[in-house]
Amino acid sequence: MQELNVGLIGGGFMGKAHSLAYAAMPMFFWPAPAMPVRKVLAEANDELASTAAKRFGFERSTSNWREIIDDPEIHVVDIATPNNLHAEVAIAAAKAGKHIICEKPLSSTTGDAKAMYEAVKDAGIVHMVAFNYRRTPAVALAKKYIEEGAIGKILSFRGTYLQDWSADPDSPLSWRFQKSIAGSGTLGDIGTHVIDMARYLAGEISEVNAIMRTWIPERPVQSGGADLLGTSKGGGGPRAAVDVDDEVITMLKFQNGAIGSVEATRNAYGRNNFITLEIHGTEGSIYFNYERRDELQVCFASDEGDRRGFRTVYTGPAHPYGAGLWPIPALGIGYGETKIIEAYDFFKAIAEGGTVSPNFADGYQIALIDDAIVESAETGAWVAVESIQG
Ligand code: NAI
Ligand code: SOE
Repeated sequence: MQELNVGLIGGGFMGKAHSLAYAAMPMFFWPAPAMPVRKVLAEANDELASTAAKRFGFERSTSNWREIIDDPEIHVVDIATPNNLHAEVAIAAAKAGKHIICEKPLSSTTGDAKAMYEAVKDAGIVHMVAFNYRRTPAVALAKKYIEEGAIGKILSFRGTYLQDWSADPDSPLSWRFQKSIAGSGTLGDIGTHVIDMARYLAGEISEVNAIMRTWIPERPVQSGGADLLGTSKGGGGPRAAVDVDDEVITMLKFQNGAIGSVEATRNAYGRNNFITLEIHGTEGSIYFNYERRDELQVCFASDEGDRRGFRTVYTGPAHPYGAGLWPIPALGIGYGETKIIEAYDFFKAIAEGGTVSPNFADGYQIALIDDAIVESAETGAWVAVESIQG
């Protein structure tokens, strides 16, 4: 079986999730398409790098990510840093002929997203952007039902992503609240996950009409370090301005005539990782809530009137990716499994010389949708989304 050496850049939250996926992927999906070898981990300094390498099972560590690019032994570059570093690393990796998995959003600016897409387009490498939630088995099952026509022609899509980890004004001004690093706030951070699933399930988005707000205009400064997602307090230190959005709500028009909406906030007390998707079609409806991610709710118009209503399908062996996961429905799919499935599809594309979605083209198209949302929030008008197809 082919071994593929991975160089991981960034040993924070996503460094952990991706490392787990590389270790576990062959345990779930056997025979594995290829064996990921955790070779080198790069962090911001030597101490962080060697600690993370030890913890996440990497053979070596470095404080200089360029060593990974220059290393002929490395086949796969995994970008799990804050958003502003994605472009520089990805473009260098593409030039060096490495396969790339890059965390979302693709980059902190649309110009960078375009440059990343152009760098990989003809490079003959596999590229993927890590919008992992579409790989929740229940979401993949929704896609299967839609493709089979089980709910007919799609009329509308409603998606939310609601969290509360930054609702406290004393939670620190980490990199996620700095435009120069993150690019945008809630929109790029979590709104993009729902936009990815809107495109996956309902089709390409053609126009948007949005409202955006920054509810907490300043926060206690955090200089450097991983984002602890509201679990640490900024204390009484100096505060600085937040220059990104806290909340976004947008209406959508799809190219196929469907309509919809996306709402995202990190200031919704009581909501944790509340991703919901509701899709209505001419023949039925589908509902998904990530906080109950083993379940897909479906209602079919063909059911007798006296028993029509939402029923619950618990995902298991009969469903997408089920053969590789757990042997009984409802044993429990977790966040880790979405990343294991993501790694499986990525390594499968490399092993088979194929492509995978979502990739840098999708990441760039989502950046263009984000631009249209920002413009609409500023002008109050419907804004047409530029398409990378031209
Ligand atoms: P984090 O703040 O937990 O970790 C980022 C790590 O990158 C830190 O440990 C930091 O020291 C390191 N880093 C910074 N500069 C570096 C450099 N020059 N070289 C090497 N390492 C460097 O951030 P987190 O949550 O892991 O986010 C990373 C990326 O993953 C972001 O793009 C974020 O949007 C994305 N993300 C995606 C998720 C998903 O569900 N797909 C979940 C969380 C984050
Ligand atoms: C914080 O909002 C965050 O970690 C996002 O960055 C991720 O993309 C999301 O999956 C979980 O929440």
